[in-house]
Amino acid sequence: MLKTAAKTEATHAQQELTDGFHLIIDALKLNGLNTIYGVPGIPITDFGRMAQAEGIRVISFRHEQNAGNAAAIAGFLTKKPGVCLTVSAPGFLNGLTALANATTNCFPMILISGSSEREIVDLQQGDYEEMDQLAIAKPLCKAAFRVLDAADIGIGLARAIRAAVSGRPGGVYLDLPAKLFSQVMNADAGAKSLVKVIDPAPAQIPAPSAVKRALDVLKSAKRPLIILGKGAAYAQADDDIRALIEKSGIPFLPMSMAKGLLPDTHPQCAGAARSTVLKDADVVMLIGARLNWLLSHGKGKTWGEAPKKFIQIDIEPKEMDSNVEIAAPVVGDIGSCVAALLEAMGSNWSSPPADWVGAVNAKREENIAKMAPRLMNNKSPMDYHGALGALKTIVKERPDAILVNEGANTLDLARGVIDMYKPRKRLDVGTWGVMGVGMGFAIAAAIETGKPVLAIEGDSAFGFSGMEVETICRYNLPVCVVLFNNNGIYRGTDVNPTGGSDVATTVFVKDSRYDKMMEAFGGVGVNATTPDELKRAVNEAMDSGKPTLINAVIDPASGSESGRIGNLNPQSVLRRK
Ligand SMILES: Cc1ncc(C[n+]2csc(CCOP(=O)(O)OP(=O)(O)O)c2C)c(N)n1
Ligand SMILES: [Mg+2]
Repeated sequence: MLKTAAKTEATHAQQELTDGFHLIIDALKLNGLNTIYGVPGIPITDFGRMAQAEGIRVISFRHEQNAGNAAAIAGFLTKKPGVCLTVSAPGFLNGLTALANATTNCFPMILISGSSEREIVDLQQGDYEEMDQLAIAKPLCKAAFRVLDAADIGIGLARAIRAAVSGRPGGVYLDLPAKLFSQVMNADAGAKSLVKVIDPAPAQIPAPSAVKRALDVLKSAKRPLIILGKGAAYAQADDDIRALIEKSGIPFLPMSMAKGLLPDTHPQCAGAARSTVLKDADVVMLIGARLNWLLSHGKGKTWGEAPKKFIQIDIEPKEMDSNVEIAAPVVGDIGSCVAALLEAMGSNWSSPPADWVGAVNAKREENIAKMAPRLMNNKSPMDYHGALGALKTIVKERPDAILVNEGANTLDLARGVIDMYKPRKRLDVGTWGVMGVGMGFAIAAAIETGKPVLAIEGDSAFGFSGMEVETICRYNLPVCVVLFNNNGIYRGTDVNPTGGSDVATTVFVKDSRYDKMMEAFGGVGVNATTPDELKRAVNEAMDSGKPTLINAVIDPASGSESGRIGNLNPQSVLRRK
């Protein structure tokens, strides 16, 4: 009798209590954050288990950087912050690269890291994985918060969500000390402490005067150009952006991750006439694109002699005049700005001068015709163009597939050759040109969209996240990795100038069989030496949805130093020829 009573009392008490573990899970779920990308360990192992038990999808990786990149691209694809979960100090640091990269690329993401005991960390007494994580994260992300009381978990997560997605999106760090997880509080009070974030990324409407100014500048143009950046892709204002461009009749140039917002085969797409339009345009309207190094800072040789006027549409006021004078800044979220522009253009907007449109089209056709025969070559070993010609056809036939792309030549040439047809289907190295995003992006793209993923990877690029092929097999994801194996970084032909036994710094083991890595975990591995073999293998992988890695054998001599950005390498005047 006594025993039963005690038991009832215990059950009763349990029902009335909650703890940090459960409050974090409840707060995530309340805000629709239903997927976590991470690596388990002290102090978050049980948290991961409980989150899975409560219906959150918890995807475990082999390295936090890849989990972080997965969370970042999930944020880009969904406009909800992607969540990455790591252990303290080393795990946190491994995730931090991805958080910084997310911030640079304006991807909304929350890095949640467990951390060691504050009392010990702050006195630097040498705790297990001791590190002042909050202080380290702060300069590398958009915002950083720490929660010390279970009662603050709700508000802490709410702040993190808002900071990640409102205004210009970015990475947020959320520090959760080990003690917080097991902190107990009254269940009712706990439930009341949770916060459902209302309208996390409120519309920011541009001033009507700014919209008018922009259109006045645009109307004055003789040779107008629109540049679409990944901010435009992120906005998910696809129909309005398309309508704006078509109504304006202005040639447009998509930045890498904006490809497909309108198809690259659209009659107004100037992608194949990039150098001409940048050089000759007189008015350039930037939509969610920054004038950073990727656009040569809006000045210099790339932009030609003729004076330019820039119209810039961006949510971040500080972006204006960052590199050159902006004649017409339009500050607001891309969706609201584009809608306002469209409305103010009215119904009788006149097309740009026919000689300009004609000149751009002629250049585009000329360049496409020049490229065509190179893409049809059937050499073995393949060169980049032969292999990419095969993949270009596959993407055309499968416009819903998501393309992940990294490397140097593998990146630059694939970006130029492979046309995209739908928004947010091309995911790549972004603003930093960072290697290592490949498998994290591929995994999250498959999980978030349920669509097949084609990852085109340089052999070096792949190495940064290659172990995640096990993760791909473990979750049986429809990811097909095509690895451009040219035996090294840029080229596989360098030699050690000393004649010593070490190989050159840019060279890998020759004729490696990366396809065996996928086979090791139960996936499909294929060694492809011709464009035809490559095409067959990719089609099979995309049809079956089985994890596949195709080792595409590329002529080691066919790449160039740093792909298309060799000019950024500093030169030594003392270097002996
Ligand atoms: C994190 C990081 N480390 C190093 C680099 C420098 N880097 C740029 S491209 C590249 C690899 C290029 O080789 P690969 O991926 O094989 O492409 P390829 O040109 O051979 O096709 C490296 C190491 C980088 N961009 N990011
Ligand atoms: Mg290579």
